[in-house]
Amino acid sequence: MKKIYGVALGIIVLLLGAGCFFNQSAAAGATPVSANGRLQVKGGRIVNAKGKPFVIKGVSTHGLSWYPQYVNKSAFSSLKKRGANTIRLAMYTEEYNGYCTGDSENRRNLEALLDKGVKEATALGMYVIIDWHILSDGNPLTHKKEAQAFFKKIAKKYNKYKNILFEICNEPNGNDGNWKNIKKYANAVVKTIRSVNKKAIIIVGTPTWSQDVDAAAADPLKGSGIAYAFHFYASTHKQDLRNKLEAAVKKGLPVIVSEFGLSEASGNGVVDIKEANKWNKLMNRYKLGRVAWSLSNKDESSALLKPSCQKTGGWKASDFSKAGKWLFGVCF
Ligand code: IDC
Repeated sequence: MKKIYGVALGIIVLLLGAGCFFNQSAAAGATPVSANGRLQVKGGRIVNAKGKPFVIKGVSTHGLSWYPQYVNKSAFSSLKKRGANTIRLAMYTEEYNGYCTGDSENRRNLEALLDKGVKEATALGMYVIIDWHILSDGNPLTHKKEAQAFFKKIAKKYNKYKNILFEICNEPNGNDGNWKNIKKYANAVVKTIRSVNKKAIIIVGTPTWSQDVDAAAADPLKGSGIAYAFHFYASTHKQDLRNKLEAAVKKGLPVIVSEFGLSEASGNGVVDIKEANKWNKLMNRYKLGRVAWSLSNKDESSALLKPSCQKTGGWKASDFSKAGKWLFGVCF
């Protein structure tokens, strides 16, 4: 009799274990990537390898050239411990030693830093978003050639990785950062990436600093594995933008909030917790991925660390700014 109970118990434990395997909240010892496998876009949602909804909970670096010191294992594991499953590596194209404006040594340094970030996040079983961070170059076509060369190289380099997503144009903006030009750019870059990497999710920015997801929903790109970026800053962007996001999601557009802040759109100013809570509710309702700006101690209110914090990893709760505390306490 005892033996039968023992066997039955064993079977139950095994079944429970198998059930947990592909849940987002992984069994002990599992990592986000080992538990969820390659992420995919299906039915307008981001799902894991088994087709179950997966919520990206990410932290974005500030510009890699500004704050290279936060690309390290202790930093990433500290974020992971607090619920992050994704790191976004933000590589500016133009501003401050941008990939397209700096010299070849600068490009080599940026690629080395990206590689370090990818390897460390991968070792921890986290997802990585490689972000081609256009900003002052509002029209993504401005650096299309460079983008194609870059993505061809890295899509090939990380061909075997299951945990990498490509964000191909952070925030198109201005008259020429319109959907027509974004589509033209995205079609070219998606083709380049797909020639060497068939499956990685590609995130495409939308007009007006990645707010006009309505334009994408009305006229989405063809092809699989494509998601669209929506960005907000809680102190500036409110209900009308939430309505826009919700309408696009309801229309079936796969959206990732690949960058957001609690501050004003400038990256500084008032941190609006009340609005942030409303955004959070909406993101939770639709299980939207969300990635917070930014992992730095810059003296601006979007920064997740206090300006006085000199540590580059191994943080305590008291090292985080108001935005950082909300992120780990409420959003994750
Ligand atoms: C901001 C940084 C700031 C930096 C500036 C450069 O927070 O320290 O000096 O870029 O122009 C975005 C952009 C992101 C911005 C952020 C805040 O994607 O690059 O970072 N923001 O302004 N979109 C909306 C807000």
